[in-house]
Amino acid sequence: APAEILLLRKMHPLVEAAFEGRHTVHRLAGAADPEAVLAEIGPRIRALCVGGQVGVDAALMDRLPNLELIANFGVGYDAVDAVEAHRRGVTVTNTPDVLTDEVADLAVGLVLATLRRIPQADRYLRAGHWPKAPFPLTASLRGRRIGILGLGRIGRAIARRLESFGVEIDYHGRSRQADVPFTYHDSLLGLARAVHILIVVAPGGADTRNLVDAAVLEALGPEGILINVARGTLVDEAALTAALKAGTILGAGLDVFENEPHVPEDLAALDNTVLLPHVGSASEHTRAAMAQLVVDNVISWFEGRGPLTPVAETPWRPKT
Ligand code: 8YV
Repeated sequence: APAEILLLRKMHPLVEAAFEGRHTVHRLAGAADPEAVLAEIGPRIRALCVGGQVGVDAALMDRLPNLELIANFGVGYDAVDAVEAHRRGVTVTNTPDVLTDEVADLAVGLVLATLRRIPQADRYLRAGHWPKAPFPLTASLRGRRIGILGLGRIGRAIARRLESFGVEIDYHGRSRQADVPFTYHDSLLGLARAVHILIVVAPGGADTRNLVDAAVLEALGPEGILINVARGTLVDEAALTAALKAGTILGAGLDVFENEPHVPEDLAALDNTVLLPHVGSASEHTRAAMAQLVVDNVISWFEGRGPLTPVAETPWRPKT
């Protein structure tokens, strides 16, 4: 039977079009009075499509008493209160696996761009400096140890790629993983002390807030490079800016920020940063695959086959 679905924000075109003729789709984006829309349709909504910074909290769930499913566009779902959803019997899905390789590729690109100052070299050439003097020599990947904070699906894909560069790889996470050849550190501080390049690829949310603080940056040291392709909330941005200014670390490559799409001006003013507008998964190919997985989760749910990719907080137990 057709269900009523609410798209909380403008979604990928594949999601926008997918339910036509099958389910009734409502939209909050662009509504003149979103509150009034919610008051009217809230009680009929059985599924939500969300993504990015647009999340779902308990107050919103209060307005949706018949909600069954929250389908998140993205592997990270820190903006969705999944524990609260579970308490209310609401299932949350995300889009794992389909973006792993894309984000890992981007992370490796960001490592090289930051270390070898690729964007800075491009700007140097365009500014006409080359005929006057060669571009200043840069740091190198040679002889470097790389640390990965969060050896999950994406962390492992990054590690696999970097292995082929002939560098040593260390990691820190909630637990040691038996099936990897990399060196485990039981503290982030220990990892930061051991490596030159620290790649942040752990989940966001309250549990990991400001994990990378002034002490971790200090431990990374004056040759150190910080790369973040996870969530801005994992890094104390003010401490990072101070460390980059003072030369406590050498540079940073960031795809994510604390308050997107706003990037602190003093961070953007620094020459030892490479800053990207959260594009880790942002290829045509991968965004389409993510959108399809959102759609497939919703369709599977309403056909009574359960979710395809439920998150850990809301495990799926089919009724027998
Ligand atoms: C997206 C992401 O940029 O998957 C994630 O966790 O951060 C990205 O793939 C974001 O979810 C798009 O809305």
